[in-house]
Amino acid sequence: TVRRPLIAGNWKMNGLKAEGQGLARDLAQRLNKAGGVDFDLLLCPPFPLISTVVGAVAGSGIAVGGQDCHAKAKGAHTGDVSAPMLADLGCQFVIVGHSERRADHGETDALVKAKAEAALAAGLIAVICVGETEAQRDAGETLAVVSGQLAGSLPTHADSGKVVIAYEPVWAIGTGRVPTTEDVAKVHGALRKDLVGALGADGNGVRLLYGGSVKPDNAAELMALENVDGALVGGASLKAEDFWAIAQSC
Ligand code: G2H
Repeated sequence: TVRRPLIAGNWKMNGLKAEGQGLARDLAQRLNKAGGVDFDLLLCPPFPLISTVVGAVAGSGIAVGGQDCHAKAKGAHTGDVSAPMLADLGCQFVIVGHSERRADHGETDALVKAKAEAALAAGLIAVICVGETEAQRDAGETLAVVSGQLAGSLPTHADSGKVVIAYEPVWAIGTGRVPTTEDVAKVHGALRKDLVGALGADGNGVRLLYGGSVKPDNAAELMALENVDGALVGGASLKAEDFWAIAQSC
């Protein structure tokens, strides 16, 4: 199975309009200059910057996504944003179940699954995040935790064109600490098995991203692993040069 790598930038709660536009334009120019590349680029800015970024990357082939969506398409949910709203703005993707959402907003697997289903219903590709905490890792529970999260958050009608899975060990997020390539290979291998179990042969087509302190100097060895099909990049996605360097190590 040939899986085209996906390099996704999760800007988190960073950037004002001018910065977001500059960063997106810079990346669009780099991609343009490079001609054909063998990876996909995705930018996930904060909600208020989505329109600006969609405009800045128009025609470049760079995709845009939200960082979260509500499980319902509309209604009395003050402050929330729905998947159809994201699609309407020109998004093709949405991240769901990021550990910061799970931690800051108490999101459960069941809620993440409902959000992923809302994303699919709106025609978006759901980037579903899983990952263990440091305590769970120390207790030897990593594989059980991520398998459980995957089983609990995968939409009922998932297929390889509609979902992307991101493995982000919570203790590696924004800390500069990265698991060994052996550990990443083990987790991604287990997730692949689970996906094939859930989706049959089509599970081989689902892109599995690694996330957590991905930088230009560690990206190549991670991207070289068999079941690592790209990266979900936080801090290093805020600098065009670094994000581009990571994409080129695919
Ligand atoms: C993990 C990642 C992006 P960072 O949250 O989703 O962030 O690369 O800053 O660790």
